[in-house]
Amino acid sequence: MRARIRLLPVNPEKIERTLILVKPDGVRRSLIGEVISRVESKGYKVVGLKMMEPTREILAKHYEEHVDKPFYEPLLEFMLSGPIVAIIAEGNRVIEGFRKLAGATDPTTAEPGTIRGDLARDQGTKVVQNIVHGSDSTQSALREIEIFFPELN
Ligand code: IDP
Ligand code: MG
Repeated sequence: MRARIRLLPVNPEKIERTLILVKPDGVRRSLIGEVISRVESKGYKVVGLKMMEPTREILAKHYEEHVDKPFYEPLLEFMLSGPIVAIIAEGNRVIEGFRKLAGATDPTTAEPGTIRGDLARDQGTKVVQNIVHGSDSTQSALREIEIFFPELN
């Protein structure tokens, strides 16, 4: 009798997705490729990508947690100041991983080696211009991907 070979299940990657935005400052400064390159070089897969000009409604939904902050209005104005690129990146722990690649919110203190630490600085504006957005939790990622890629539903 022939032995039946049972393959051990390969440890499947836990698929996780995050929403990345290249903000208007990143697009103006021709850093779209640089951002994507860092995401891909790290090993994450780009599975969704589009350039767009989001409406105020979309941005208000996206940034609803900041509605009471003093930088909220400048933030919306800034995000409306030019096209952005919305990206869905995929991979095990990509949410946490991209936040690491992006670096701290404040580009002055963001570590060199990070996107914000290498490519942005404080411009003295009311809102910090820091090249990228990245979802900060599984729940935010699901919510934000739905906001920027409603066609995936
Ligand atoms: P994050 O983008 O690192 O997650 P959040 O606290 O979610 O940071 O803030 C959203 C965006 O609002 C930031 O990326 C930055 O552009 C801007 N922002 C956050 N905190 C400040 C602030 O204290 N002053 C000015 N702008 C800010
Ligand atoms: Mg945030």
